[in-house]
Amino acid sequence: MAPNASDANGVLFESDAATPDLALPHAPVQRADAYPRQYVWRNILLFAYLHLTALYGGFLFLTSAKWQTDVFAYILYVVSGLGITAGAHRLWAHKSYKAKWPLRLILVIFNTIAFQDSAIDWARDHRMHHKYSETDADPHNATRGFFFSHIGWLLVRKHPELKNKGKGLDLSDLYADPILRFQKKYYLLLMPLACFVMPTVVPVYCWGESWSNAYFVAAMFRYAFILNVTWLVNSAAHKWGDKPYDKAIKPSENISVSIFALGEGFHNYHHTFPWDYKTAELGNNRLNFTTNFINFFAKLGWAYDLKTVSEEIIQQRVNRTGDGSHHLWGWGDTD
Ligand code: ST9
Ligand code: ZN
Repeated sequence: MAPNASDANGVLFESDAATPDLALPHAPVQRADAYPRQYVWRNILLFAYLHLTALYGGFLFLTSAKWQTDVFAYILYVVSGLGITAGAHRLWAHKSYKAKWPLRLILVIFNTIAFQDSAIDWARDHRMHHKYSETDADPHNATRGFFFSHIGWLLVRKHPELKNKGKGLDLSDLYADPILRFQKKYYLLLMPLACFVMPTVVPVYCWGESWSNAYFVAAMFRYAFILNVTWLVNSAAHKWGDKPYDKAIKPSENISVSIFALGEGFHNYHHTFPWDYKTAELGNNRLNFTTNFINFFAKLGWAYDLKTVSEEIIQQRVNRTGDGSHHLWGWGDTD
């Protein structure tokens, strides 16, 4: 199929040849010699505090929080998750679809609740992750082990190879968006309000929750939970699962991760075809809440130019580099 052909629904199909630079998977880079880890003690202490308070928050979630607080924490998990999946990941890092400004505004608000750094910085790291996957220029290089790819990479200074190679990254599309520039400029003001203050204040003033339940459950437990779910895509989904599309890479199809990560665990597909807005071969309603979210806004006309991959190209790739497990994953549905 020709690059950028589209079907009757306006969904774009792109061939390998049309892959933009930002989506080029697995360009090889020379591994630098092991370099000494420089621990960032501020992060180590803050993440220790976060996880201890989150454990307590998890206990309160099950025992003494009001049901409205638990529901609110769940809603925050889903919306902030969408700020990462539909926003930072599929829209801004991969440009796998386009969004009108009202949707971009919604997504940037959701994204700020998630506190995974500004969308521009998130997308910058993620473009490096795909372009230099599993090398020293990959921020959460999975060849350095489960712990490093999960959380360890946030506890040490980045590898010099990443900073060197990163200079060549084109981020002009991200800086061209005033909504993203605004978020980055005022991040240290907006993020604490969105991720910690709002989640604590709303339960207290709206349904009389205690300050302690609100803070530990809706802020800390919810935040730590979604962080760990996100990190599982880097750790577990780079370790366990089938590789129907490319058996030579670590990213794998992991259903458990997908369920919690709103459809982001079909990672072998995603690293093989990173420009597909579905981040999976499967069509709608297949453990992929984010795809349904984008489809909903496509119906409203706020999301458009949704990119995907033709069955023909997928099949060719499956035949060429898959591990033979594709029949378990296609489910005969391409929607
Ligand atoms: C968090 C992010 O948790 C999680 C992201 C996970 C990604 C997952 C992807 C999986 C697929 C998607 C699935 C989503 C599923 C979601 C499910 C939801 C239900 N390129 O960083 P600095 C240069 S955040 C180019 O300070 P250090 C640049 O010059 C958690 N250049 O490096 C930069 O200066 P500037 C909350 C780069 O000093 C300079 O280096 N946040 C790049 O080594 C210094 O950069 C935190 O905890 C690049 N990529 O420090 C903060 N990177 O920025 C954590 C750097 O001025 N981070 N440069 O341009 C930090 O504290 C620090 O970054 C550090 C490294 C200590 C880790
Ligand atoms: Zn990606």
